[in-house]
Amino acid sequence: MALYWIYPSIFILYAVRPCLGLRNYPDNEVTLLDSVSALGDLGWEAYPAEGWEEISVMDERNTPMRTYQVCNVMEANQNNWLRTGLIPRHGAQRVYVEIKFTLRDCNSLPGVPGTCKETFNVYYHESNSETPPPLRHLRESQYLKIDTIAADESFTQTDVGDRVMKLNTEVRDIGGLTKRGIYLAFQDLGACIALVSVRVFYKRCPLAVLNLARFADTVTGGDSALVEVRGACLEDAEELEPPRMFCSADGGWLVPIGRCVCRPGFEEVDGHCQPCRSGFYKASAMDAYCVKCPPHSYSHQDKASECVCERGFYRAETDPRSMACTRPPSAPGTPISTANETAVTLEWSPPRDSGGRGDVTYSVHCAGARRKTELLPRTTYSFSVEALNGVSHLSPSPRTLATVNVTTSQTVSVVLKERRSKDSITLAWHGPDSSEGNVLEYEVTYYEKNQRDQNYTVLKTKANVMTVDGLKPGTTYVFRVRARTEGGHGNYGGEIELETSHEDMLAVGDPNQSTILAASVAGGIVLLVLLVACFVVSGRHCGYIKAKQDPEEEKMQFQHGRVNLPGSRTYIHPHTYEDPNQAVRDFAQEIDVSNIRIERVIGAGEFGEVCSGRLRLPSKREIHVAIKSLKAGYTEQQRRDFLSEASIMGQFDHPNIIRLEGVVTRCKPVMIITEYMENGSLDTFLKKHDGQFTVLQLLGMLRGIAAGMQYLSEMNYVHRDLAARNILVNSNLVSKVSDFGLSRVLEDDPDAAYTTRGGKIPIRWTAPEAIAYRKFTSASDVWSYGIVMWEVISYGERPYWEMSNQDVIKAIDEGYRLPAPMDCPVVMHQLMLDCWEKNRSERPKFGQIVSTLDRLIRSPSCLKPLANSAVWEDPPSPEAGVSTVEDWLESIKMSQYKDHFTTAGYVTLDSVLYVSASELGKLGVALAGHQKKILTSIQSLQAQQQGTHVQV
Ligand code: ACK
Repeated sequence: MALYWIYPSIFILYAVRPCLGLRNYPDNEVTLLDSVSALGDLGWEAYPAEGWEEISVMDERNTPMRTYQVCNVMEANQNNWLRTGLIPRHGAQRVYVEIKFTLRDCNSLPGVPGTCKETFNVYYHESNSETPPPLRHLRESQYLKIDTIAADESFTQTDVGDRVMKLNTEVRDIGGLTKRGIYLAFQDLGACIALVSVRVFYKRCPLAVLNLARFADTVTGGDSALVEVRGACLEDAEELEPPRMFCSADGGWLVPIGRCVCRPGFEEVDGHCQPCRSGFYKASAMDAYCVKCPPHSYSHQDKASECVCERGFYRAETDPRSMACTRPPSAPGTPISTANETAVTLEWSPPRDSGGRGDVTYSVHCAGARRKTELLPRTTYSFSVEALNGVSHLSPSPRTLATVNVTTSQTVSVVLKERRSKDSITLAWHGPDSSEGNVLEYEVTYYEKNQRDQNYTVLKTKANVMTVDGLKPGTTYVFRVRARTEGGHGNYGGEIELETSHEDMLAVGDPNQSTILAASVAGGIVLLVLLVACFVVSGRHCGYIKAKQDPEEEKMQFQHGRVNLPGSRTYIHPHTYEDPNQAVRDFAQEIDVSNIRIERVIGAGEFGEVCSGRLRLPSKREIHVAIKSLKAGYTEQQRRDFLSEASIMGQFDHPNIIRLEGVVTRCKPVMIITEYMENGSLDTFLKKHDGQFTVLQLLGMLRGIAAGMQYLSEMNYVHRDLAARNILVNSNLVSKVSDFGLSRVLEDDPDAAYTTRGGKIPIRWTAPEAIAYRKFTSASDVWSYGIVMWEVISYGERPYWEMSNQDVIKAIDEGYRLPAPMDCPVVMHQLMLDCWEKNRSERPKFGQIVSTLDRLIRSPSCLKPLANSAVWEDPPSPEAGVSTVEDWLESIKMSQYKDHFTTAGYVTLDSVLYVSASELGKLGVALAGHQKKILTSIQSLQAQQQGTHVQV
């Protein structure tokens, strides 16, 4: 019979009451069961009857509280079970069980036998049913053990007397739940326990509002995976970029991406969108704040996305909403005219009021013109000039015009005939139309061609024929004729060039011939006259016209979408070609398949096999090549993607970029031929030769990669997948950047993971801005370069080891950076850290990286100080105080080898103290980097044993 529990029950609970306090739980925990706040009978089942007993006590607020106790310490063979009712899990895949209990110290109970226990067991059983089989039929195998619970603090009777209570709190979690709920069961094997409270809860990320988006209450994932949650824009906000966040397993929100912005007419105030006040407006969601209405406009109501123009003022369709409302201009000044017989020039002053705009144009209307392009002589025309601007068409008010009447002067239409001799030329012409008035005389002007400035002669006659004498033989003269009437002089009828003959001849030839010649000359002059008659006002024809200035155009030379600036070579993206095959033809040489000899398969690429072989081009020596082929059954898209690598690679020419030899496209399989790199990809190469190179050799490889990347960045090419696996190494240890295909970003990269936005990105190598919003630049390539440095110095170690991608994202966001690998010079780690600057503009450029590495190679003494920290946070001697092999391996982050050690019989810490490198290899620690780490730690353990301390 329970001898001891009566007094503990009273004292335990009395003493414990204040400790329970008001039950306020963190808001990321959702309680599924809380024995303290349960009203009425808990309904838990206990078996056998003399085991667990329910005790009701009053808590500090005098509400009854249910507790269970058992204290059969005097009797052996106890097996007392207590089982809860079904606790529904409400969709949670992982639940937590928090148990508060007190436990009597066996030693404090006088006369208890050795069977007294100081632990109890907790089990669970998943079920869809609310009616479990009776507890007396319980079989242990149906229940899964959560843990054996021991007290951190047990108490003695004295404690109780002194009211110093030792309330223990233990929390355990159960994952991977799928059924409706769980039953918890507590098994007592002979201890003196009081279960003060049992709480079951799951974790959630509570409703959060960030970047104007609401993220719903989210149940955390079952394992450690993050749950991606799409946010919904708050009221009056709209998506700028889809808002997303990740709910972590411990109920915290991580990595916000995207955001909402307040829609037009609203502005952000204290994390919410508020309407613009009257008199203010916000035209675009992209604007941050509401601003005052521009001049001559108003908004009488809230939420204005634009302001309304005052009466008489307007806004043109293309006017920005921030521009003042404007009105049509006033009339221009009255025009002043200058006219000859076929042309009128009008001048006017600008309107006094431009309407508040700078885009005033003029419209000129000419009434009375017979044809649009021609004015008649001696005719009166009425011209009206109107000033217009960008809002004139919106105004209903009548337009204000400035008008003027102009009469053209008379014209002279001249037809010339000629007769020539050695020293004279005879001209004849038709006078103007008699309707234009009587001709008083004609004026003939001539001069020797090319001598105009020196001398010209004016002759007058009433007749319409004249012989000009005294001319030089074989000389060309220029003649013009005009008529004078009562109205004054008309215009010259145009110029005619005639040459005197070289010798005397009877020049009056066949009269018909003479007429033909004259007619053709006359034709030329009429044409000239007509050309003059084309009426021009400000260079425009008559009618309604608008004079406007052509905008200055900046012209650049584009080639397939790329600007080619003189002196710089720019990479041309194959997508800018309408025909991708043309890109291949432009950048890759077609190789006749008969020139290729395939030797062996060396690997598998995304599109097919990679082989090594020989290429012999006519009149060249045979070279060793790598041959990538496109496997049969490809689609046209796959063929294009495959060949895109050749169109890209073919544009590069640099010793640290893999060289394209050519392509085979005319027969199948389609192939890409590149130079052969004897040592294959850098990551495998380094793993194979772990620890075998000097720092200078590693630096040399890194320098090559940086030089190749400098070249690519100068060509404006962004690689996006720079990683040691995409660097190839030749027999001279020259490293070259490879992998340029379009689809490879990053379908064929096993390290690429899908991001929240659907793209595939090699998270561990990629800069945060490229992961978050795909900002891929040469600066993000620099970040990746920093990771490559780390891979090289650590001989192919996986960046961030076994951390999950999401943990990497989180850690980087929180400012963590990879520590220096083993034996890494401080300067190299510093260069890595520079490449991993959060702000991409603060990262070094590839050119600077090359210079830095050159400097280090020239002064190797700078490489002497080693960073020498092999663990994440660089704690001193991580193995200090460990007592088991398991803890030790965990302390140096090598717990993946736990089973290797156990299987090989290393079960105590003492036994590992003398393990050698070769034994490590035998027991399965293959990576030399890991061997080194473990051996160094063993040295540290030995030092601890001897009382000295060695820092790892
Ligand atoms: O690590 P690896 O030996 O180097 O295995 C991969 C495999 O083909 C699939 O990509 C190797 N490889 C690719 N291009 C070349 C090349 N130009 N020279 C030598 N090996 C190459 C790569």
